[in-house]
Amino acid sequence: MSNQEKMVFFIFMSLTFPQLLYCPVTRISERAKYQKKKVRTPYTFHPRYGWKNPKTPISPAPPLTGKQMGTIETLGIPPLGYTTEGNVKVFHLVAQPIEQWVTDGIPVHKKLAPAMRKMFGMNSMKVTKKIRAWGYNGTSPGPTIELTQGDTVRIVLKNELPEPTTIHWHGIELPYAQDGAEGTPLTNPGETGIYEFTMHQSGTFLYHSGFNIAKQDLFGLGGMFIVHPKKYEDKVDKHFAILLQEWALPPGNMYPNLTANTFNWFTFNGRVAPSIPVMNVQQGQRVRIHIGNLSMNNHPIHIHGYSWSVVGTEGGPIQKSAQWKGATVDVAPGTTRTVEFVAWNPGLWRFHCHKLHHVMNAHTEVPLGIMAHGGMFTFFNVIAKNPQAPWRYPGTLKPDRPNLDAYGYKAKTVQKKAVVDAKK
Ligand SMILES: [Cu+2]
Repeated sequence: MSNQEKMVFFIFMSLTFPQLLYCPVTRISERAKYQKKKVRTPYTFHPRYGWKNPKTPISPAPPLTGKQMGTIETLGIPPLGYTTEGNVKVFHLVAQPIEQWVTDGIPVHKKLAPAMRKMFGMNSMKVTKKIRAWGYNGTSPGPTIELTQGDTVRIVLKNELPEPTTIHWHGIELPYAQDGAEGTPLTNPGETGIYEFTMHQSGTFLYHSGFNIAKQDLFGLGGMFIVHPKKYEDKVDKHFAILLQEWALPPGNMYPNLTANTFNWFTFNGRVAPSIPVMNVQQGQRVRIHIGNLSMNNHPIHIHGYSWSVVGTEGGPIQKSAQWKGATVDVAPGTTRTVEFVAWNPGLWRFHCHKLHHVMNAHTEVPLGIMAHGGMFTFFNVIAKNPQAPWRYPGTLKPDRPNLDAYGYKAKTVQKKAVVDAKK
């Protein structure tokens, strides 16, 4: 091939396949040119898609100026008050990036610490986890919205997230435009959206993001929405609310894996044992526990020492003849279950999910051996009216075991002391 032929071949090839001219040297010089001009290369991470836009200031939780703070204890989550405008109850929710301790390894009730340490072993006390997630008013789940049947509610949603969001009102019968599903108005970053509707139903409902849900719901944007009936059939003394969530948290990582379909941290109201508050009640009180599931798995929630009646679902109350008894209630994704019973049996009773790896912390990080007990696990603590009175099932004429005290012990013991100590 002569030099002239070589030149013709080169020109032909350059015109036909110009990409052949790209060599590492040209690419480096081009990149240098871009950098000089401060042009963003396509591979640069854009904060718009991250956890937080550094330019967006994050508000503190709205002040709890409401006239009514509700009667429901959402374990570990502060209650939210409302203001009134005419006959409308107005609640404020701020969707925002949050940092949250799932557990700091320290039992939430100091007085129960010795008993819990004994119960959990030392392993769980060494496991700690702080996450970066999305929540409402500084927590995930957000605060429980508490209403009474017949109320008109307005929810003012401020968006401090780096992307648009909505809130879907789960289980609630309302006008289509207020549903908050994709297709209804979005609230863009920095904007404020308003939802307003009248509750003709009563029951245990949920709220969660209705936009980009696989990401936003797994990132923590959810909460409970509980509407009391105008009148309860039997007066309820204590209400507790628990939202079930799951997180895929790779070791050493604060951000949940948002594409996961297996999970290793299982939370009640965004916390695992030993950081989940205990439910404290007095013997004889009628109790309702409202459980909602925004995770991707069923959770069979189980109590020791009691059987309860399932009195409601996300469809509202169940009529008495159709209620069913159990000591375990399976709460499927997207459902709620309300259980009711009288706390007649004194003791520090376990209350937990019955899937065994859901009562473990950092499940995938733990080698076989003595594993870190934790996860969806807390206590239902029933304080005896009279700790010296003999143990008996209510309705029996004589004490069932006259030689035992209310807790079933023959003499004072360490465990019994722990039970009494749990009284705040
Ligand atoms: Cu579970």
